[in-house]
Amino acid sequence: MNQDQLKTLVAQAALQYIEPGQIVGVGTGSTVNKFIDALATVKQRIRGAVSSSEASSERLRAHGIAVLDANAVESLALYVDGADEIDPHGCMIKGGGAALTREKIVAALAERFICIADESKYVPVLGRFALPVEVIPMAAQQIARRFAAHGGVATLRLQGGQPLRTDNGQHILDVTGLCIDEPLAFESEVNNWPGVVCVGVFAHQKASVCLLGTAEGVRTLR
Ligand code: ABF
Repeated sequence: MNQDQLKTLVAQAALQYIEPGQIVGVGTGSTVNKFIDALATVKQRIRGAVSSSEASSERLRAHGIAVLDANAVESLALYVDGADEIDPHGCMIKGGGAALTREKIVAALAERFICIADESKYVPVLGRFALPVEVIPMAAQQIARRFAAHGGVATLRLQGGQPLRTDNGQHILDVTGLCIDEPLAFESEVNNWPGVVCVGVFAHQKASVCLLGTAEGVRTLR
């Protein structure tokens, strides 16, 4: 099976966690796009979705699935999203799609985070994938210097030659050269730096379940 087929496999496997009448937290990315398409096949059974990006909201609506504002919901039973990396403890790097802040907000509303990923995302220690960090533009350089003190190299993400603007109007730094062997402590530290909107380490909001697409089928990690 190729990577695309593995993504389809885990996206469909995530449907088993959905119960009638639920509002489903929905993430962002190519694996989640497949989940949204799968969700459309059971849309009569759910009340709607809370989404982590404009792109996912648009796709949900195109399928006729109601998109609710996060402020209208007190809690969600589950949040389904992909990852750029996931370690054996369920901690993740996310934000390759620039939607990390909203992803963390929706994940924080949910009782369970169901991560859907192909096996290329599974790593022993986080840090091979450049860590995305959403920042207030005027703080970008001082945050880059703080990462340098940790051995990291921060690069401003561009789109069409210009700094990328997130759905929240902020910038993204991508940080290479990190070895994140204590994700919880690292996430807390970076969260305290002035100007950081959101760091793409998801340790406080780690996955409860990971559905990993492998050549042998779906592997469930808890
Ligand atoms: C989102 O989509 C992100 O946090 C992560 O960056 C990305 C994974 O994308 P894909 O499913 O396209 O590999 O979940």
